[in-house]
Amino acid sequence: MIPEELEEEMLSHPGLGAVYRKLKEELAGADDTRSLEEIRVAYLGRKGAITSVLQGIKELPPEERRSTGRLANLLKQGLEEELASRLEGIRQRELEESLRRERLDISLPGRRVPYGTRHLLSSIIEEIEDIFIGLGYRVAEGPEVELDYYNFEALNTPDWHPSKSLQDTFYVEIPGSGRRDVLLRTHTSPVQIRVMESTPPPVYIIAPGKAYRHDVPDATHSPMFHQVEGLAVDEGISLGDLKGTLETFAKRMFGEDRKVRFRPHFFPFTEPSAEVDVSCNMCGGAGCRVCKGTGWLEILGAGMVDPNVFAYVGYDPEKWSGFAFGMGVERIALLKYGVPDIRFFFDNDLRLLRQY
Ligand code: 2U9
Repeated sequence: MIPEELEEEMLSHPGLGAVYRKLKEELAGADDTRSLEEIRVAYLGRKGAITSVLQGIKELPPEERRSTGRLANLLKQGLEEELASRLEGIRQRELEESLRRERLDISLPGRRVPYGTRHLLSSIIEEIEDIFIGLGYRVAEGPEVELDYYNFEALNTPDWHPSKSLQDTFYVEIPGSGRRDVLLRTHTSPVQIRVMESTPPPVYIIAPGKAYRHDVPDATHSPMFHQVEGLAVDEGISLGDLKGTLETFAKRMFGEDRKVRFRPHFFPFTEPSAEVDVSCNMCGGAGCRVCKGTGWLEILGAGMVDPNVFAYVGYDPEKWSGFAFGMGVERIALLKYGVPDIRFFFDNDLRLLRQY
C-alpha cells in the first residue's frame, strides 16, 4: 500500500500511525466488495479518517504540516490503488466462477424439426388445377356457408329434389333470424354461379374446395369432402368441346393409355348430361373387384349447362353455350393412388400421410 521504507515513519506519525495500523488490520479481514466499500467510506469518505487528517493539516503547527501532508496523501493514494486492485481481483474471481457455473455444452447435436408435406388431397387438387390452367382455365373460390339460392335454386334444382332434404344437407341456423335458407354448400357449383353473376362471358374456370353432405362416414362417404368443378362458357361451345376437354383431362390425370367413355346420366343443372369413366387399369378392362367387373371406373360427371341456369345469371342462352363438370377429389385419390378408405384422409395418421 505504501513504500516499505516509509512504513516506520508512517507507524510513528502522531496522527496517522493509529489510522494506518487500524487500516491494515481491517484490510486483512476484508475479502468481499461490501467490506472493501465500508473501508473506503471509513477512510476516504467525506468524514473518513484519512480525509480528516488532510482537512486538519492547516491547524497543525507549520513544521508538521509538510510531512503530515506528504504521508497522508501517500496513504490516500496507496489505499485507493489497493482498493482498486482488490476489487479487480474479486471481479475476476467472480467472472471465472460464473463462467464455470454457466458453461454450455454446445457439442450436443441439435433437435431435428420434422418437415411437413402437402396432404395428398392438396397435391391432387394442385395436379387437377395445373391441367386445367394449361387448358386456359382460371381458379375461382367462394364461401362454404352458402345461400339456398346459389346452392340449389340458381342451379335449376327444384324444391322437391331429394338433395335439398334435411337428410342430405346441413342447414345453418342463425338464431333469431328466422332464416331457413343458409346451408353448407353441397357442391362447389355456387362458385360458378357467383362468377357468372359478376363477370360477362366468356368464362373458363375451375372451382376447387370443400363440400358438405349429411352422410354417415364409411369407406366411400365423408360428411366433408373435396370437389373440383369446372365451367366453360363461350360462343359456340358444343358437346364435342366437353368430350375433348374431359378426355384430355382424364388421360393427363390417369395415363395416356387409358380409354375414356361417356355414359348418359341426369343432373338438374346440365342437359344433356353424362358420367365419365376411364378404363380400369387394375385388370386392363377385363373386369375385377375394383371396377366391380365392368372394366370401367367412374371419375366425374358433366354436361351442357342447362339454359335455365344461364337465365338465372343473366346470360343470353341464344348467344352463349357451355359445359360444366364435377369430380370428387377423394374419389380421384382412391382410384389413382389406391387409398382404400376415404376416412384415412381425415384421420391424420402420419403412417398414411407420409406415403404420398
Ligand atoms: C353450374 C352449372 C353446372 C357441375 C356438375 C357434376 C356434373 C357431377 C359430381 C361428381 C362427383 C359431384 O362430387 S361428386 O359427388 N358432380 O357429376 N357436376 S355437372 O355442373 C354445374 C356446375 C355449375 C353453374
